[in-house]
Amino acid sequence: MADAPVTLSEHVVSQQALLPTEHARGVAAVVGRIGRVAAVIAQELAHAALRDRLGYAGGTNVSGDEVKKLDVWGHETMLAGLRASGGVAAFISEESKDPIEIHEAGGARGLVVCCDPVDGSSNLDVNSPVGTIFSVRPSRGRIPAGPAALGPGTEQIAAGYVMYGPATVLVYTVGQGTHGFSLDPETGEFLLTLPDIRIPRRGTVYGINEGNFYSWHPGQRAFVEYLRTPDKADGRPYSLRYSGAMVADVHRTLLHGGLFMYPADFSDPAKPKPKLRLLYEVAPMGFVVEQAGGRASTGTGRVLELKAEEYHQRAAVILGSPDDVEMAEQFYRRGT
Ligand code: FDP
Repeated sequence: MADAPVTLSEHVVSQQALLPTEHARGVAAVVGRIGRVAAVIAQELAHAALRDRLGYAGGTNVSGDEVKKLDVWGHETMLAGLRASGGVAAFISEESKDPIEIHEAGGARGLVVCCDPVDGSSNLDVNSPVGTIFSVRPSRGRIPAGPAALGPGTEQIAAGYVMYGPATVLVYTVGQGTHGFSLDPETGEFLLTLPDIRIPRRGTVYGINEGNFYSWHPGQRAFVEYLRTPDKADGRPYSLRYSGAMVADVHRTLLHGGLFMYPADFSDPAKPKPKLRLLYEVAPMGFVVEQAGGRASTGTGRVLELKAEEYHQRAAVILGSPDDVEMAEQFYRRGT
């Protein structure tokens, strides 16, 4: 008889031994809780059009994005879930300017969670994939706890994402490989379907918003020109795939290899302007991809070594198959 599938809660418990002792239970509780919140978000997304939940809430968030009703609802739902987990000392969310301190869970064991509850929300109104991205760090007893999130991404002790597509998939790491689960809609349980994901060394696909081509760094432009120049023996041209939701583009890259890139806008070379947020988009995805054998770079350095000065700081990212990311860095070094 086939073995019963491993649930997310069982898997997280089995990973506890790999975590620093003081955080093992807290991380298991938080990841398990995010799985439960994700099942609720998946349900809400499926019913959103029927419940008049699509469209804008009015107003913009701290990054200047127009806020959708589901962004607000996702933030409140995630906050309530993390409070209930009992282990979260601070919550940093795309939808809140300042960290939300949760005093009852302070102390050395308290965790800081950075999260984009509904990422890729411009896809919502056209029923295309969206996601949730999360990152967990130790607070080390700091009060307030929020500033503990400003260290380099190497301080993350867990990270992952949920993709709400044809199926809902949760992928996470605690620093010992990257593992993926599919939501069983009948039971609301996430079941292990992608154990120990390994990204191919090199891919055949790249994902980037090519409409921004003329505002990129010259090395970035030359690299994309190279990827689309035919050379059969070298496996080029690469194919272009871009969904407009970071989670969906990273998930494809993780499974099939290749690249997901969101480079900075270099229209003013003295002030490059990246778009994606470091704490709850770029750093957690960097951790997940590295743990699958991939690389995550800004074009000139490792993403996980970046330290944030502000909670909603932005960073450029080129992530995916290690050989492809290495090639991108070579183009940045050459600058053409
Ligand atoms: P969105 O603005 O829809 O929330 O986080 C921002 C993000 O989506 C990412 O998920 C996505 O990869 C990127 O922005 C898409 O940006 P462009 O529309 O500029 O391509």
